[in-house]
Amino acid sequence: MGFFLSIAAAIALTTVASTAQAHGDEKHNDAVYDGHAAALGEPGNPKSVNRTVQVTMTDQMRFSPARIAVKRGETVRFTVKNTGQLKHEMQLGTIEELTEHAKVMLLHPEMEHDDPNGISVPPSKAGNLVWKFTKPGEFEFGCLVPGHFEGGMRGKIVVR
Ligand SMILES: [Cu+2]
Repeated sequence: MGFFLSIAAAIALTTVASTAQAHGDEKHNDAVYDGHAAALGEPGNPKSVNRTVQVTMTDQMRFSPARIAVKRGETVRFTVKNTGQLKHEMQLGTIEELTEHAKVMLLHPEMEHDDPNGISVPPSKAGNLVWKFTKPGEFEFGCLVPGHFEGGMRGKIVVR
């Protein structure tokens, strides 16, 4: 829990709209989602998915595709396949959020994530991440296993 709080604090520093109480284990009862990756939208409802995008993660520290185009308002299911022998993650965020988060991961490599804006996938497994993109802009996705983001394991999401 201490590690989680420290990362929440690190991210809050870079996110003007965030407050300490936006993070943590609270349920998101508010009409407006203000948790992780709120700049991109909100956790998607699996029952209202508009499109499925297949994403592959490799031990060469790459995502395929590395660029994903989304329409504003779309709910996308990312089916994320790990073809490697290492654990990998797909985390959505702004460039600033992911960069800060990656720095914290280098200090606390054992930290696990359980946030709606990302998914951790064991070797040779696949998982689903559903997100609703409500805001236009250029965002990022990245693997925050220590060293992976720095090794180039990141991609771009463009919402129009
Ligand atoms: Cu990785």
